[in-house]
Amino acid sequence: MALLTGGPAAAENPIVPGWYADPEIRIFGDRYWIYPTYSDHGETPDVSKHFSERQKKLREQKTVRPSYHFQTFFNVFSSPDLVHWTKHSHALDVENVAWAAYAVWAPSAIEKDGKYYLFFGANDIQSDDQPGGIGVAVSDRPEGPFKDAIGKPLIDAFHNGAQPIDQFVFRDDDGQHYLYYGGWKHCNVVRLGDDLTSIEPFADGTTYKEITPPGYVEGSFMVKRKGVYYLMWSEGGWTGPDYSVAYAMGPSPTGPFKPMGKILSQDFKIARGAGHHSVVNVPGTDDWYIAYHRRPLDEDSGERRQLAIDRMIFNADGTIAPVKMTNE
Ligand code: FUB
Repeated sequence: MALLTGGPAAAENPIVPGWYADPEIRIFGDRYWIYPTYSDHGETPDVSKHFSERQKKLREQKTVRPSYHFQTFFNVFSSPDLVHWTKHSHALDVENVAWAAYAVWAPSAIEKDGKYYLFFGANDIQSDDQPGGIGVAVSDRPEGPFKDAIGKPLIDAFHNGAQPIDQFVFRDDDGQHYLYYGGWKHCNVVRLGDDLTSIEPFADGTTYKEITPPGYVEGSFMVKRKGVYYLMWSEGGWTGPDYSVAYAMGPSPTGPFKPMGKILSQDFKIARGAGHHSVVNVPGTDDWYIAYHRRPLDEDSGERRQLAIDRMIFNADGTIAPVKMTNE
């Protein structure tokens, strides 16, 4: 791989301009990729002209929180070195998800057999005429454009207590894929079918397993290192300064997980509201980086969030050291 191994020596935080959040960092081919939520505060003229008549009607019917007017499409970023990022615009627009009307956010991407699958949250509010939940879209390229793969949510709000948001797709060493997800302080995990567009039961017959750790709010993430499964998540209020990241360690993708405490919190000299993260391992090394969002100290709007990357260090005993937030 042509990836640089020295880390983002010349990188600056925020890593890209604009209001982005919930970054998922991946490696596809010889590049790093970041899939974030985009909060478009008026930069895109007349977003609404692209909506179908059905979507327009649905949007008129509901009073929604302001972010729903702004999180209408995804931009994706790629980099050869974690320093220089190229923007790929409009990877997926909510106008192309027929069942959704308001917003798409917190994407999670994975490659299988040359196809790229993008799991995304859409809508949030749910009613008979307006489904919300976790969708899945597919593309031949990591930057999209992605197309809705099944024409309906893969997971909606009616399964085992978890709000259908903040999904993370994880491939274990045996090739099995799992989807971790959940808001409303409730975390579930499901097994994905081979096609990555369906769900299949676990060996014990259950489909939606609850694995909520203490303090969990949202932003579930899974990574495996040296045979240990690290379940990670966000705590605190997502619009508040106390948003943070905590983790637990376990022997399998479904636990049991031992809570290990927080590793990322606000820094009163740098930024607030640091959370909804993901981590990446530089290939061929034991160097790890955490991608997360945070709010500038002088910014009170919850949706005005920026992307940052910092070093994440595993201690010799496998625990994770507190992350030092930086501007570099
Ligand atoms: O970006 C929208 C929401 O904010 C996500 O679902 C949460 O994780 C929080 O980051």
